Amino acid sequence: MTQVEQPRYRILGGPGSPYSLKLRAAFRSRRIPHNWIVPPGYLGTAGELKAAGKGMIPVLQTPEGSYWADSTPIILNLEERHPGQRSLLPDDPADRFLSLLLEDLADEWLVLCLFDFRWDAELDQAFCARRQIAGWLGAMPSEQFGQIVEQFRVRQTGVLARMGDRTVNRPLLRSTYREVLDAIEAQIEGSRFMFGGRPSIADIGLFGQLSQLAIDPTPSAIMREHAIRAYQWVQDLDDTSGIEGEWRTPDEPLGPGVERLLTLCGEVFLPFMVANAAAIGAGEPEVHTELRGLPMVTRANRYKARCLASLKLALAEALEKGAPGLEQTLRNYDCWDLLQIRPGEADGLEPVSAETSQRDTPFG
Ligand SMILES: N[C@@H](CCC(=O)N[C@@H](CS)C(=O)NCC(=O)O)C(=O)O
Repeated sequence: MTQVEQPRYRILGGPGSPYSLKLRAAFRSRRIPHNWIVPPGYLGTAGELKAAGKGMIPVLQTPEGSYWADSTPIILNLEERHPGQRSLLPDDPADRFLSLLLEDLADEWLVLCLFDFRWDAELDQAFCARRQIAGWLGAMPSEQFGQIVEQFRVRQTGVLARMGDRTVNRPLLRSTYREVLDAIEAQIEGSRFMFGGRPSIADIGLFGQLSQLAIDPTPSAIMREHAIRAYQWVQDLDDTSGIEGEWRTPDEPLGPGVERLLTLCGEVFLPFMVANAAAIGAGEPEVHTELRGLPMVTRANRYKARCLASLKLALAEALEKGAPGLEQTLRNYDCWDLLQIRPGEADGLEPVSAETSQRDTPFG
């Protein structure tokens, strides 16, 4: 008997792409059938990715044939399409919001640490360019391969160089990377994941960035030396399809790792996101700010402003659903004020969307 293959989700992703691996980990965790595809060529040059017109990876093709981009709204859309099937969103509205906040910390801050390491030291540049292109292009004679690797390395370092003087932000980026590792080490003393015995969208978001930080030479050496349990936690999150845990009970105290990550949100991540949104609002090309007494200077990023808008809307929704204690938790970590919808702001808040998302700056 011939078997007719049902259309499946298709993840068009790339080797070395933290968001692609994040999305695949979400599919695996939820046991949603999918195919993982690295389209030949790389990024915009690859036929199908070019046709999808998103300008970034991952791109998801649904079984009905639409193309979506942007891992966070894709994961949220999947929650609506497959309700109750090993959700990545905690049942408790407060934990659900906190999981979205920590996911964004990974997506929008930890990614800066990752790309700074990846395209800084000669060792990292050489390794990362070579292994990523090997994953994109497969079999190829070494001379031609070497040329493409070099073009890719020059492209990536050039993009970062145009984003400003990279040494300025380095002390803050490097110290916060260590802080994330320490937070995970502390969390897994008492809890398998951030919100209990099963992974949430926060764990999956952290996995995406840390999956690469565990591979790239310099940050990998730091993780292997200082955070071996966190290193293995990252390996485990790649495929959590076999995990059968429960969410934590919301009346227990938050885990120590979640507390540390919330401290990072209140002292660094959210002030940065607010400064960025202010720069976008004022039409300024750059964000100049100081966090914990350390400088942070980047190009203003419209996408990050939309992420902050999405978080503010998610907080308002959580409070509407009844999340006693959430306000106090956020106040304890200096996050509350930074997440308030300001008077007159509500109508202009533009959240991220899987259907319409397109790249507006490289590296997300
Ligand atoms: N917010 C997006 C970010 C995706 C992203 O930045 N992807 C990178 C690769 S990891 C990319 O496609 N960059 C475009 C480029 O390098 O041209 C998501 O969550 O999917």
